[in-house]
Amino acid sequence: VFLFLKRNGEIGLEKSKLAETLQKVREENPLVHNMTNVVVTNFTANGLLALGASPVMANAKEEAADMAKIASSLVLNIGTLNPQTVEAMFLAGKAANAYGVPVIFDPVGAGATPYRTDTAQKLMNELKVAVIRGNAAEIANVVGEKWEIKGVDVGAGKGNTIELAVTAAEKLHCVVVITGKEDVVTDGKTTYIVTNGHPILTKVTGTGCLLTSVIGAFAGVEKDLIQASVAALTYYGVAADKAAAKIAPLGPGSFQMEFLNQLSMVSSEDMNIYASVKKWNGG
Ligand code: ATP
Ligand code: TZP
Ligand code: MG
Ligand code: MG
Repeated sequence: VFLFLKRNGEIGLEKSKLAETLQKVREENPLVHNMTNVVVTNFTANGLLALGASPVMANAKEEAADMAKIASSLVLNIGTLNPQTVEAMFLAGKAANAYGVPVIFDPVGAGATPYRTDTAQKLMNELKVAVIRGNAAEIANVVGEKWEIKGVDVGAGKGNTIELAVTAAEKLHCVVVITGKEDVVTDGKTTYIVTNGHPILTKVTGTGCLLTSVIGAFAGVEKDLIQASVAALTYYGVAADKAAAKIAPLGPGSFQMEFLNQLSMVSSEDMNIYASVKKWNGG
């Protein structure tokens, strides 16, 4: 049963809060420490700048913990993992936990190889992760369900992603975000569905990874991690919708560039007009 988000907040999250959270990111300019993959590093930094956050990439074990301590959030992404960066991720994650810095985790390709699955599970077990964000197959594999995955792309899984997200949140004790045609945000008790976004996002590499870092920026300024995640997903989807409309009938190359433009231009008014968010009430 779905209830649409109301302006009066009767279902727990006022629509105006989404725009306010975006505004807060732009005012506070959070420092987002990204330990991410080599495919998406430049796109991630540019996307965060367009949003109004401050990106920094720091992967060496000699400095990762020091950077994490002073950041507003730490984003861990295992897209092109290797033993050196994984070791540094544990050091940075522990430092972030000790200093109350939220850790956001993208288990890129979990389920594709045992190394990815094991590393994702170890990071989840040993660190206090605030939000995990992945496609349905990645999240399923992190919690030991063997959904099909094709490299880093979601497979042909036909399972119920809302149920999967709720189960994963209960098992992992954190906020779970599963993206796809519809995005699910849940802490196991409260669940929202965000339907903003456009299929052309799947034709540009790194749009999932950048989204995880955008959630990092929002979590860096807003302690309510459900509100931070829903606001980030809505903002991101609205920017994608506007970019796709603007570049049609051109393709992914033009979209990637216009998407960065729109990430810098989505306004509070756009958020209030275009946000498509529903609360899942079970059933
Ligand atoms: P994958 O590698 O499987 O594509 P990902 O990590 O890149 O996963 P996505 O699930 O593609 O992440 O999510 C990235 C963004 O794309 C999110 O904002 C999501 O809402 C959007 N998205 C993905 N698929 C669709 C779709 N079919 N229609 C609309 N938006 C989509
Ligand atoms: N290979 C390893 S990481 C990566 C690829 C193609 C980028 C994945 O980015 P996203 O955001 O999950 O599409
Ligand atoms: Mg993708
Ligand atoms: Mg991904």
